[in-house]
Amino acid sequence: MLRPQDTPTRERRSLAGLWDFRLDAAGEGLSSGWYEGPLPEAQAMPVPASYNDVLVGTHSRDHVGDAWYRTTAFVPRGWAGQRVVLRVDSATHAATVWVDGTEVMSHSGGYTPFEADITDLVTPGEQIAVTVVVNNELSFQTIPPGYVEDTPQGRRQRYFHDFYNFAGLHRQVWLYATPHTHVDDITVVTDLDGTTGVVRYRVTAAGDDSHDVRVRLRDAEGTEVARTTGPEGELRVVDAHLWAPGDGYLYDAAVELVAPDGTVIDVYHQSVGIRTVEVRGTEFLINGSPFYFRGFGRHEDTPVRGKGHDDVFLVHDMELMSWIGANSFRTSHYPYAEEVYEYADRHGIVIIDETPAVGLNMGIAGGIFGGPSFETFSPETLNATTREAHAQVIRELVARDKNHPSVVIWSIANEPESHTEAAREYFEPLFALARELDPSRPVGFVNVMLSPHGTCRLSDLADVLMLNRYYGWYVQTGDLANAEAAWRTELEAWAGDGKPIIITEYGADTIAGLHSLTPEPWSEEYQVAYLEMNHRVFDSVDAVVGEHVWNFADFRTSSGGVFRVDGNKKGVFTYDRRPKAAAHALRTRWTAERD
Ligand code: BDP
Repeated sequence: MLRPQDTPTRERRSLAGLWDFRLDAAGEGLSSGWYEGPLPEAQAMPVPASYNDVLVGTHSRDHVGDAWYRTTAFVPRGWAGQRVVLRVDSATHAATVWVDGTEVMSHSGGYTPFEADITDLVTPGEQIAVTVVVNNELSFQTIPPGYVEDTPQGRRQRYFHDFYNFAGLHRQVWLYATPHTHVDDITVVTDLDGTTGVVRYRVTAAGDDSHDVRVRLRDAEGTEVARTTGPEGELRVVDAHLWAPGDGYLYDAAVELVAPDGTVIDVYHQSVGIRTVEVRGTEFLINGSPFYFRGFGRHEDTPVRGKGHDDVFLVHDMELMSWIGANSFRTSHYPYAEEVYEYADRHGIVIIDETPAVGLNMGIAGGIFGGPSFETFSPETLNATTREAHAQVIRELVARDKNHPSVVIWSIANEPESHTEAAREYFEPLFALARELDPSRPVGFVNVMLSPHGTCRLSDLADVLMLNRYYGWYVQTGDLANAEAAWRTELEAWAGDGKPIIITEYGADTIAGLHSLTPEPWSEEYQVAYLEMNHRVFDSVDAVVGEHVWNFADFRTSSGGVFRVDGNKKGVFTYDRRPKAAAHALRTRWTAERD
């Protein structure tokens, strides 16, 4: 799915700003027709942002159900004769949208974009009203899953993942115009033939058929390096400047639809990073060279905004990543804002791109976190409908992110139940789907500690082994010597599988400012010692090709467990991005290893 952009034939208008907003805990908005006119008793709400922490009080923080947004915008006069589209970059977790009281689209899934052609509903030069109702409820049939409990004091959202259920319009909302005959989709896959870069592409167009497709590839200086015609083809770049970690070199493919008389009907600019990704034995190769992942599992979570995308924190967090010597991160546990991938493409940062399939494991929910226990996969819990929702989030992730050179692995789930036959039945078709949608990238999932080596029924389906392990934290707490021995034993067993291993999570909760002479859990000294212990283990196992500390920064969680003190404190940086001692220790390790 193409991201809106401005080109000589296209124009976009952001609807970011203050919208009218109203929570609807009673669920009366739909029957009262709140989409027909101004929202009664509305208050101001910034878009993009999570609404939860912007307002004050438990009614917004713990709201369950619908929340209404409304704004007005002029459709530019200059868009007469164009196709006009309304695009929502994300609405968490489900939404329905109206334009001037006419329903134009609905979408489930909180982290991928959706759009509708609204040409017939608008008159360029005139104003429209856009109303969006966003629903934050999770059920056993949504990804991620959850359930709503009716309690004597009202409805409560329960869920099985360890981050706050922020909701709202978290990203941009766009009005944009294209010609009626337009570039609808582009797929680019790159390869190398010696030092020649090979760019294979496929373009689909919508509208009238009487046009040709022309693709012109320019280098970063704007010099044309290759051109061809046709909806599918190959461009060859002699002595290509490769996209590589730390070197986000991008070519620009101008994809044009050209009329028989030579007029350019539509043009879309697709960035192209020429690179290869390959798993060979226990190595993970980018452009044929072994790559070692250094970085973090992260969250989209910043003070007050919650999951609202913010360019200030995007750039600041990436600057911190660069300061500390990180070269990669995982979009734990959902697809991030598209701005993040564009930044990563441009700066040579490597991404493990994850679906929102987190919390598909009732062993953690009912066991470790002490909640009620459910069977994970059953007709009443995660079932065929859930799997279809899961398939859909994989489709939408690949459709959105397939052209980003920064994305090198698809992670189809985080810590699902994986030791049972039911898990295998559920997941086998999803691995097949991801591979069918994108044969060019390795596919994996993130294995949980409860499924150690020898018990996991999914790891043989993955190209790369991604392990989350908390030796010295959730087990052997405070006993790093025994933690080290147990961890090494398990890791050596995984290494015997002959696949590359990325440690996608290891971490210890740490209160910034808490110090101890001997490494006591929760102290800054313990976090440092815990990381050092892990690094000794990783450095002794050749098959380990990456280390992602959990987590880049402290983050918000639900308040439903005694496990968390003001959220999850495994950050190497605090919520407001101050370094803990571990940040300096990691920087020493990660910058020393730089080539
Ligand atoms: C893992 C999860 C992650 C949690 C982390 C933790 O993948 O989302 O936040 O553990 O407990 O189970 O800190």
